[in-house]
Amino acid sequence: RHPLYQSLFENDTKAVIWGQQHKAIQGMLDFDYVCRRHSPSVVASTYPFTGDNKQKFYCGQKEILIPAYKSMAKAFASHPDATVMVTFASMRSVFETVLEALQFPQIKVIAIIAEGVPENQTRKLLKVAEDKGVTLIGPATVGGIKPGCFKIGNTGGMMDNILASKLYRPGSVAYVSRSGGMSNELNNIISQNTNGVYEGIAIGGDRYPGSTYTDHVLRYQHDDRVKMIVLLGEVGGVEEYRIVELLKAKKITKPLIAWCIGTCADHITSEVQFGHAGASANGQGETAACKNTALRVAGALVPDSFDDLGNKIRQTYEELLRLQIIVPQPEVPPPAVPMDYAWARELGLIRKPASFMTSICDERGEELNYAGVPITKVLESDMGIGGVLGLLWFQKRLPPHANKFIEICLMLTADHGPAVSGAHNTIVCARAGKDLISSLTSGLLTIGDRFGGALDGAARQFSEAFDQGWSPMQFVGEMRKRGTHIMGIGHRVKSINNPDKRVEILKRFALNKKEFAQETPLLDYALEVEKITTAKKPNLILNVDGAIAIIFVDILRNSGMFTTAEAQEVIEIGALNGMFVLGRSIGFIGHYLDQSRLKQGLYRHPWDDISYIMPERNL
Ligand code: Q5B
Repeated sequence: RHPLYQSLFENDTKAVIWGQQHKAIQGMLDFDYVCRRHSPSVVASTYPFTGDNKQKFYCGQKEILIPAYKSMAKAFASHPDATVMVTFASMRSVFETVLEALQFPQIKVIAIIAEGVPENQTRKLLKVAEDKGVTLIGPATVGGIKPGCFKIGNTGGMMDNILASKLYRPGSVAYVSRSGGMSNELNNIISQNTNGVYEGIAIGGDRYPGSTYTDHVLRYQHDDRVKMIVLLGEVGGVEEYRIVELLKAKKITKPLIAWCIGTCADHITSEVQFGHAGASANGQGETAACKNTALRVAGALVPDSFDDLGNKIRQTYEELLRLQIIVPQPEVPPPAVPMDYAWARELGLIRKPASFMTSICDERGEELNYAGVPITKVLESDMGIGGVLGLLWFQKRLPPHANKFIEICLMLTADHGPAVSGAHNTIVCARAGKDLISSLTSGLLTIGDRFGGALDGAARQFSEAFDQGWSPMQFVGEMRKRGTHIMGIGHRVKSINNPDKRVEILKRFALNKKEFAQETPLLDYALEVEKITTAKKPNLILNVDGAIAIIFVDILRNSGMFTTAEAQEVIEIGALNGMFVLGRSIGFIGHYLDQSRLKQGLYRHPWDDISYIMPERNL
């Protein structure tokens, strides 16, 4: 048999894929599976921009690894049985890629998917391919399909299409078309009217396709398994006349159903260029109508219209059945191909309990949103960082006075000098040569009941006392009885004689009813408590932790934004310490940067500042 008439694909054909085309490769492997191929049709991929590696795919439910090679030479050397290359290289790089592939004698078929390949380049490739006896399919095509054997890339569409058109097992009808989209239509028409597709090739829409209608029709003529041929030509070009000549010369003897699409072009007065580069009639002979007539005269079975194509195919098929040229085979149902999880989910076919839930932020859509508010709205509404905190911490659009209060808190807690426990630790850590995050977290980890982390405790203790109806005096007495410090009361350096300006500011802000538009019963209560504690010791003032916590509880309870249960929940889940943590992070970062800028060396605490108390007796 002439090499050009040899079958391009069998059920053991192996291919190397050029490009990172995970979906297309998986589609080919799914096709293999549904066809019950014994081994995968894709043996490797190659892509010069990544290193050698192995990529994971599925063969049915089984996971398999397919090697990917940086160099094409290594791919072919490692897989000497690969005879096909499917290249997804772009129009810019496809020329070099195909030229390189043509140097490997094992290659018999190259499918070129790229659109827009310069015609001069295609013609050069054609010349080399012809010299080497390689069949090119494309450019500008999805490729082709041979049921039961091989599928080029994305040909045939999704699995439901492949199943509906019974492309998992061979029929008796081989077709050739230009268009990939129309080949899907042909798969459907042929499966509806016959025992199915034997092979279908879309040669691509360019003026100079790598292989032609004639190449494929002649191949089909010489393949005994093909019983009838369908040619879907189109307006533009003269290639169909070669078929006419072959029909006349009796070189095509199998029933050939032919139709050239684009007959409507004759009814349009201006010049028509359809989607394909080659789909434009230069002269009367290139019109679809002219070519249909010539094909009919030469003996092709030409329907009256495209709508009639299915009938023509059916009539021809029934005649071949009657003549027992086609003997229908029993249908064997294909194996079920597992659906990709992501696709099944998109189709709404499955549900899966999520591993975790979130209710404050959604970044999946066009625009990031905080608790349902798009960030452009966040900015437009001028809610500031206080408003953002309200959305992300509490899923609430807090009123302006609450937003402002939060911002004031963050500003006031931003830093309180290098001597406080947290800043000290950050500084020591920075001076030990640690990075920003380590130094920051070393400071943050110092925050606790005694330092900066008394907000939650204060909120709980004061609100519990208030709700119990205890007088301030009863509260102080009860805490003493329990032997616990009142959280939010007391300071190491601040006192009634040296008031904490920050607390003064907070109190003034919350007690100014013009600005702070709500009641503050817990603050009023706390100020009464403070009178009692400071009477005992001047440093037992309502401190910065206490003031923030108490006013925050007033917001939770009296701003009208939270139900009683929600307000209680915020206190119980320990949200309020977050205010100090957030604010003071600003200062800790500042201290880290400061130490780094000042190039401070390792800190070592001086001996004379440590009292060494050793056990008196020898152990
Ligand atoms: N006594 C803050 O204590 C401090 C009492 C109390 C009843 C109290 C202490 C305390 C609760 C926790 C709290 C946040 C440890 C503080 C902050 C941020 C900071 C820090 C900065 C910044 C200070 C002496 C006598 C004893 C105690 C009694 C003390 N506190 N009674 N309730 N709360 N407060 N922390 O001065 O009879 O002599 O035995 O734990 O709210 O961290 O700037 O430094 O921005 O960075 O060491 O502002 O108050 O007093 O423990 O020696 O006690 O007062 O029972 O009585 P001191 P102590 P007695 S703000």
